Amino acid sequence: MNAHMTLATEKDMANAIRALAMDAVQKANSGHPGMPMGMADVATVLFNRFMMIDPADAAWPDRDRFVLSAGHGSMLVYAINHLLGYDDMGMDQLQAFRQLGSRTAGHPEYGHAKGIEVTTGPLGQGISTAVGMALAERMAAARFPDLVDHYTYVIAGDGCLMEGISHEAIDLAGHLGLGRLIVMWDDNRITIDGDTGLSTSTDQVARFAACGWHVQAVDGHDPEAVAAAIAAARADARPSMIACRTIIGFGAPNKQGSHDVHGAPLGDAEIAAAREALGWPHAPFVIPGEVYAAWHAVAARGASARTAWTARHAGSANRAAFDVALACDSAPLAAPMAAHKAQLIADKTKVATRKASEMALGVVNAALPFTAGGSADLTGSNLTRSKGMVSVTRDNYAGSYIHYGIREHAMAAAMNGIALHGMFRPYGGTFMAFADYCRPSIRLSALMGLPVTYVMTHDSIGLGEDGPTHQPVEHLAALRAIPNLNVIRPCDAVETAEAWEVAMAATCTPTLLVLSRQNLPLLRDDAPENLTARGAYLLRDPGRRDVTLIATGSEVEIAMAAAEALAATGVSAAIVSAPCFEAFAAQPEAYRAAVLGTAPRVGVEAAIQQGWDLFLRHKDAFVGMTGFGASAPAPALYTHFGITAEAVAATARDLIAKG
Ligand SMILES: Cc1ncc(C[n+]2csc(CCOP(=O)(O)OP(=O)(O)O)c2C)c(N)n1
Ligand SMILES: [Mg+2]
Repeated sequence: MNAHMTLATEKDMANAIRALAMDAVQKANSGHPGMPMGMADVATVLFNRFMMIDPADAAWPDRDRFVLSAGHGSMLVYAINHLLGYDDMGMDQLQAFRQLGSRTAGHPEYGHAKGIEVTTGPLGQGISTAVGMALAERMAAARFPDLVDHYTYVIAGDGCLMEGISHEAIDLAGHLGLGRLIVMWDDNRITIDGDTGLSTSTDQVARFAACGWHVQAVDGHDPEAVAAAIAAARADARPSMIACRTIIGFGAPNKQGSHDVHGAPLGDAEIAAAREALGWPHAPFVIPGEVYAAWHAVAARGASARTAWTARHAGSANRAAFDVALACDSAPLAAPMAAHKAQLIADKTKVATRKASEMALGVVNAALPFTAGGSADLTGSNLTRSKGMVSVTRDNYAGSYIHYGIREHAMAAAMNGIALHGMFRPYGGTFMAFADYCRPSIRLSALMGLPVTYVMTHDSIGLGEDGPTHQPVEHLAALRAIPNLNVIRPCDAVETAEAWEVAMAATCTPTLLVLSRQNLPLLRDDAPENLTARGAYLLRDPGRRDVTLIATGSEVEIAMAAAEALAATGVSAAIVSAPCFEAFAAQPEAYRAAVLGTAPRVGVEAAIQQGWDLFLRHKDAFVGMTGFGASAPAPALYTHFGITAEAVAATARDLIAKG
């Protein structure tokens, strides 16, 4: 920076955001200028006076986190990151807004550019993910008080606050007393359809207050008021919500304040009028040096904070433990897990896979110091809590077990936030039938490539008496349909242990464990390599085969019994256990061909057939579910729905007879 250069005012800093937003949206002929223009003043005050980030070290662990929950306003964060000087956010990127291959995706995408802490766009996800980030910050600070001390700032719109997930999230944040979480609500009273009065009458300030938040309301175009509110929010021990009354599209003289500026280019005439009204004479994509200088000063302040932190880290007695937590390396799991599997095989352990998961988790949680467990109020059913795990509470963030309450969606989003924050590997449980309550956040785990582990128990009609409301039927197919999600349905305790190894070794793929309520026999008699990581493998290889039976989870036992029945009549059946379709699909063709063979195939799974085309050809057969389950003891249901060894054997004989 030129030492003699005067810094631009905050008004100019904010107008730079406005200009870049309207020009980039105009050039792309697509995007949302209203929100960045309306919140430019608030965002400028936040960054100029408070945010501690270093664009030269975007992953600095103790940086403040910024979450643009109103992701449609993506140009706000792209403009800011450009102005701050992130080296991957040159003007070329802003000019390529929303174009193929640019970092400036339609909505902010984690991993596409530095300084984007989370993928947002599905409204409500950002604020809820931020709760996980703020929780992880407190948990990390409890362990490393000299090295962790930062804030999570969120900009959320009317839409984020209307989405149901926001309620789960603010309720949880208030309960856990996440004082480092500060939400700035863009209170512009406009959504796409028009006035918020069309669809809501909620007093949001009262709602947040009722959840235990510190609340304030300010004029979002008054920088001093905004700054005072942020300062007060930081000082308060509760999470804070600042209602920032703003005018959407601020500066566009004929369109501001109207839903017309929400999501459409302003047009050349209105942009020219806005330049006039804002006193911004510069050409499109031209930013004066003194405006850059002012923004670069923000980066410089962050850089010196980071330098000071680096020195603290170098001298900290906690340094080694901190680095271990930051690395989240699963290598220490290998030896104890090998011993655990050997013991299971020696004991012929017959347990439900949810119980096997609890046993595996005992090993995981003992070996890896960075797990953060939890359940959505089903701890005793999901079996997610290992002995000795201490609950995380507002008075003790040093715990490692989170009671998410009956808030599956916020649990999933918070787990994304915990994973994004770093230093913890989150896992959390619920009944598999309620995976749908988590689904939008599971999808974001997969899209962002976060190593989150979902523990979904009670995985089929095998749960029995609770009936069809609780019996997953279509869920496996629906979850397998999500790209980059490893859905693992282990058949016994050894596969369950392997599944946990896969989950903990993952770095950019979430894992969803599908676990039985009912007991299952141990089917594996050795564990030479992690066969679950192969996705599917020959559990019983008769050499010559007349038929191949392919099954997952609790139905592998049924396939085994069918194979025995077939053997008694001279029919030779191979058994393929297929715990993870995604992993199998990624195996080399030769491996897949060897596992599947050329004989007729029967798929067996107590779920719908959709997705089984990975294994089954047109002429092959499937034994499973075609509709909802029913209330009855599990054995009666398996008989009722025809998912039995006899049915599988009969189906196999039919196929062989057809040739
Ligand atoms: C879950 C979800 N539903 C719908 C949308 C589509 N959408 C994008 S922005 C928006 C309106 C949001 O209103 P608000 O948050 O007030 O934003 P503003 O118009 O003030 O910028 C909608 C419905 C979405 N992105 N996510
Ligand atoms: Mg709005």
